[in-house]
Amino acid sequence: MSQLELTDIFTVDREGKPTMKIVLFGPPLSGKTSMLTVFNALRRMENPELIVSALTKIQDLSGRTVFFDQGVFQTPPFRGKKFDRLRYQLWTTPGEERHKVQRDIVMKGVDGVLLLMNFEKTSKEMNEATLLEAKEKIGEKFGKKIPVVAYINKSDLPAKDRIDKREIIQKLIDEGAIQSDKAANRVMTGSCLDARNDLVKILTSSQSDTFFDDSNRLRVDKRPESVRLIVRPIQKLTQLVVEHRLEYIQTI
Ligand SMILES: Nc1nc2c(ncn2[C@@H]2O[C@H](COP(=O)(O)OP(=O)(O)O)[C@@H](O)[C@H]2O)c(=O)[nH]1
Ligand SMILES: [Mg+2]
Repeated sequence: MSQLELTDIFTVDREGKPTMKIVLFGPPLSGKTSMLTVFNALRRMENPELIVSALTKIQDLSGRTVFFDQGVFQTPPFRGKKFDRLRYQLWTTPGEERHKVQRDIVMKGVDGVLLLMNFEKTSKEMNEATLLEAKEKIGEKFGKKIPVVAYINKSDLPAKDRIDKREIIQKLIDEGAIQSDKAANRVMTGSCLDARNDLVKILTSSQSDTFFDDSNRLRVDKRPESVRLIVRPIQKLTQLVVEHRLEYIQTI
């Protein structure tokens, strides 16, 4: 493996940098834009050099995503600098039915799918339709060569308004998105709303100094738990994509 470069394993972007494409796929109003916004804001506060290109959003006047949001990030330099830094593109899709063609475009060349489910009872059918659509678009690689991580958003809602988590997990297993023995590691929950509010609290706190180091970076040990829950599925998925690529390399 000593001769192997990341550019042998990953697609390269226009600047020749190894990159992977992650798509946040979920029904309308599940929180895709919110997740990307929180992730981007956290990076800006903690480690701005990990942002390759800022968030682009195209929204209509009511704030709904018309086309897609996209942000490009990169890993910190690898120890020993043997490898290039790995870039990962995070794309979100417009969830509405009428944007089906745009979702096709976004799914081209996808390396990993983050299924963004909505805990809201009113979203039950839409969650299921989204799952089926993702499966149909990716085909037999779904949950296999193209790894899937599921994140169920809006855990802040009262239990009476939430779908039973076990029910969502069972659907994910039935449709082959997640293998049952891996569900504990690949289905996560959280609240983009809580995460956003916790970041705002830090920024507006009268003791905000205690959160930042001398270079005005948010200290990683001060990262709120709600925000950790947002970062986790993205981290897990990028890690799975890397693992899958390495496995693939070993078979050729
Ligand atoms: N209660 C609650 N609302 C949320 C959460 N995340 C997003 N929202 C709200 O849900 C709506 C849709 O969010 P958005 O990110 O635009 O969803 P998208 O259509 O999937 O991009 C907005 O009103 C958000 O403020 C959450 O974790 N909890
Ligand atoms: Mg959106």
